[in-house]
Amino acid sequence: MAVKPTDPWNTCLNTTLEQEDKEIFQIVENEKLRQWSGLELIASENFTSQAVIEANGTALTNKYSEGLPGARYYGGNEFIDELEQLCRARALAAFGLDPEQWGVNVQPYSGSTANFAALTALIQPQDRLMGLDLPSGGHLTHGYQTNKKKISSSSIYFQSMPYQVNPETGFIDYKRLEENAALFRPKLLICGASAYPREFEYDTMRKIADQHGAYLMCDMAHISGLIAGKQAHSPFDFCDVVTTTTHKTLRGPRAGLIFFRRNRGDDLENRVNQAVFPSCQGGPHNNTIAAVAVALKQAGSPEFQQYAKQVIANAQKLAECLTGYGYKLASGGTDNHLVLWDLKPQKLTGSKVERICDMVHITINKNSIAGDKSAVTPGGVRLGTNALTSRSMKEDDMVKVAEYLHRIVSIALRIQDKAGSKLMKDFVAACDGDEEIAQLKKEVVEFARTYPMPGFDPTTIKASVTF
Ligand code: DSN
Repeated sequence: MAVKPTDPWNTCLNTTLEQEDKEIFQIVENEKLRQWSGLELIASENFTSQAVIEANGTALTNKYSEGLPGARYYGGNEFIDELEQLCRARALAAFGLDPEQWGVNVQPYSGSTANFAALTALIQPQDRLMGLDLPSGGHLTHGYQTNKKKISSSSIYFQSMPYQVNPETGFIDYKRLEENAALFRPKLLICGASAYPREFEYDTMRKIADQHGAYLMCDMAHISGLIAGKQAHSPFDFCDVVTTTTHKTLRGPRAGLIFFRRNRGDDLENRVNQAVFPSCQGGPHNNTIAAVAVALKQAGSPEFQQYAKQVIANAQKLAECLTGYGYKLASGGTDNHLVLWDLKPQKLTGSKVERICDMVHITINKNSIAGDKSAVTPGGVRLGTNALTSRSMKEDDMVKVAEYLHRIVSIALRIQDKAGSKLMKDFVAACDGDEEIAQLKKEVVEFARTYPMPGFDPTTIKASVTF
């Protein structure tokens, strides 16, 4: 029998969360109820597995391990070394990479830190980079700045010139990118996006990068699960460095990875490893690395390929149904897990549709559509099918989801009329006590609860709220 602590300052060390901190316990339980009772359509979220959650909550969180396997600044790292090596091997295997050609750093805390470390490794301060503009679906960390302000560290510390989608077609304008690159002469070209429903032309981007002796980096965060699942083109054939988060379509915990080409004489391996630590981060979060390793093992399975295929089939069905209702989608459809829905023809903002969705337990996010004037009141919403597919939903369920979304638009239009102004505060006030919203919420909650819940058993939730 293990010895129990008796010192009053230590008796809190072996009690459960429920016994120790009722407030935090309650928040966790309420959040679990929210997740189970709603339709999660945020394209960057997912429901990770019980095994991943378990690994994330382990005693590995106690250990400092600055450095790399076999070369640490702290003692006691024999098991952490084993963990990090295993995680690296699984990361390479999940993406079918030859360890002679590719290496990976599994220590980034998340996607934005992974990207900044990658930029630190690849280029010098004030060097020039080109990434997809945020209003075109790019990510903040790909050099985002506005007319008035350098927003991201990637534009503060580097010179950034974006490329964009053609607002008419919704597809990336590669011709214009090539022309602008010829003038700007970037040292780094970034592919990858947060809200782009189409495949990137990696070969075209490689060609443009080569015209300027530039590095080509892909941030595959959104689609890494689809790539591991062999349902999307692989950027590894064309890129020098590939970054990703691990919690979107890849369905792991919240973390980041940086893959780099090895043995090419430019020492990318050391440059990336040094950039992560000590340049940008301190000690790795070993509990998270364990959870990433579990997720990568799952992502390397044949079943995960079926998951990735179903994610895309669901997104395409959702796109087809929304188009069937007469709605406009950026680029007219999707090749991946996300649908970018342009609400400007309905004269609604993404914010208003997002707000009604929240009220009925459908979670989405407002999103800019190319050509929007304001990022604060964007003209569309982004929908992703990765989380619903983890809840075992299929194409028939997407028909139902599209019907709910269609009802939400008609509610939003009615409320906007009733509000008598375009202001959000009037819109929200006009939603108060709306019976149609209450009815739809009831239906959505009932519908959502008929599907399995990954990661935890919903019958054991001890929530203090009801929906
Ligand atoms: N915030 C993520 C997304 O929603 O795409 C990217 O970091």
